[in-house]
Amino acid sequence: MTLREVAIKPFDGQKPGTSGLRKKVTVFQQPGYLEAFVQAVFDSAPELQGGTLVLGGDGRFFNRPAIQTILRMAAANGIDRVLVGQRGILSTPAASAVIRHHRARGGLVLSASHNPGGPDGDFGIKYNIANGGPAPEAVTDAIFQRTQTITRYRIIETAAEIDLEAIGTHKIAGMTVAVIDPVEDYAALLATLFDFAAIRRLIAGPGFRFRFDAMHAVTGPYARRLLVDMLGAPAASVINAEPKEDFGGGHPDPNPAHAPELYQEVVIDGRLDFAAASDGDGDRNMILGKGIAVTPSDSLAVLAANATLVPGYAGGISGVARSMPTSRASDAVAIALKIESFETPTGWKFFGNLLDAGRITLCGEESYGTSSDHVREKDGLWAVLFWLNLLAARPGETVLSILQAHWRRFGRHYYSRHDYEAVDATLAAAALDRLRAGLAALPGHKIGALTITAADDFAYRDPVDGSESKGQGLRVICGEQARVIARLSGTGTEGATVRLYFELFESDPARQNDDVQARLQPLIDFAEAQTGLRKVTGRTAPDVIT
Ligand code: VG1
Ligand code: CO
Repeated sequence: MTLREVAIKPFDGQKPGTSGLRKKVTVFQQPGYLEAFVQAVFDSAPELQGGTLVLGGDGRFFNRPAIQTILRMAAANGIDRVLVGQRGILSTPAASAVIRHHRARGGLVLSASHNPGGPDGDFGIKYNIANGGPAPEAVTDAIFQRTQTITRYRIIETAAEIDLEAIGTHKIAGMTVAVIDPVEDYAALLATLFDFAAIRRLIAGPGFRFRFDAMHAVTGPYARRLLVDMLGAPAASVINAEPKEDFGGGHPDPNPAHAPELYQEVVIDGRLDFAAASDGDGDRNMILGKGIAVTPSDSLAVLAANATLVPGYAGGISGVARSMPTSRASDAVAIALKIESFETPTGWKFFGNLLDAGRITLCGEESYGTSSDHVREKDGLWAVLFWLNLLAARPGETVLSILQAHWRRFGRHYYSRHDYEAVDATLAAAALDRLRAGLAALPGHKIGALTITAADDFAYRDPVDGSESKGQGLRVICGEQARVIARLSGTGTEGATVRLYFELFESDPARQNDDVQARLQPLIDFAEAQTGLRKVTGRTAPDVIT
């Protein structure tokens, strides 16, 4: 085994986005591309030397060769030990749990999350720090800087691949490679939070039918262990449980638009009482019940309002945070509970400091992400277990009745996100520029019966370390009544994705069960009038409505 320094030239565009570096697989397959980014991480994170690194991914195409390369690079960069998930598998929340449990100094999670996989799909890599969470902006900026000046990477030359199939320990040069059970630590952690006995009774009881769709992504093994082995659910209740390199050709993005069959069966036909799904890397969750698809914004609010029913949060929660485009439903709960609430930029990395400081216990995003201080990532199966625990603790109630009771108490925030995908990047930027240019003049103007009270480009000052993040999305606010938000995605790999977010508050229980899109229509029309997005792109409708 010899250490080699391989000369390389910097690659353009290795800038981590909302959640790590995401590119087409074919981009990652260029000689030296993965290596350049990984070396930039190692160069920017000297704390890894002599310490433990956690490594794993969502099992998508290119996961295994990437892991073999990273292991040999880690050994050449002075890392003492790598904990790698068996078969290269670690869900994002499990990686976070493993980092924390084993006091690793950091982790590399190989995933492009909800983006499609396969040879023509996407690959991704993100660096997590010692708290188990995504590297904050200061760190990702440093990594990007480093990618622009990098001249070499270090790797141990060895012909032998590490056997990832079996749990066991290996050596590369002086470094230990421990192939670990990817589920064990994570499942043990969740078992400390929820009332497993009560959930087991709920699942075993007559008349409770549920299903979990792992979408051929990473959560299959996790859902089997937790739901089937530990909670006694029938094996058939976990579907698409085999992780596949191309996710079975599907789009592992759990929302009603990408899981139409499950939606039809549960929400429309009412053939199941509860259904859930997760995304490529297991950090998202979709919750469905008879007659209702729970919006993630509402889900966060419901979990916050009911947290004391769950053993892990029985003592109450310290605070709650949501990303800026997430509806203000959780703010209403925070006011009632007299706890702090925070509004952060999009992306889980902005919750880390608040969680570490104990300022918040729960946090979430409108993009099907919810979690707590048990890890430093969003956590799909955690949210599913939380909902199951809630149903067990509120006998006789359904997902729908829980939501309706919540709205009666706190009011309903009608909410929807419209995505325009693979838009020409120049046109997308121009549409947002048009809205941005008009922001200052908007306050005082009307949107139907609503009056605009404020409009800005969202900037955030981290309350813990004072770091500033500007340009985080355009907001048009009508007091507590409504908001329209526009921003560009930081995870797409084709052209630009424009996301428009609409929120309307309704306190009158008699008007809380209307058609969502119809209620939001004036806000939708306003966004088009201000951006001209459809007009200039020639699109007639969003690609995805959630
Ligand atoms: C999207 C979501 C954001 C989420 C991010 C990563 O980012 O909007 O809320 O944190 O994906 O999720 P963007 O920049 O495309 O809007 V995951 O599950 O793909 O890691
Ligand atoms: Co994800």
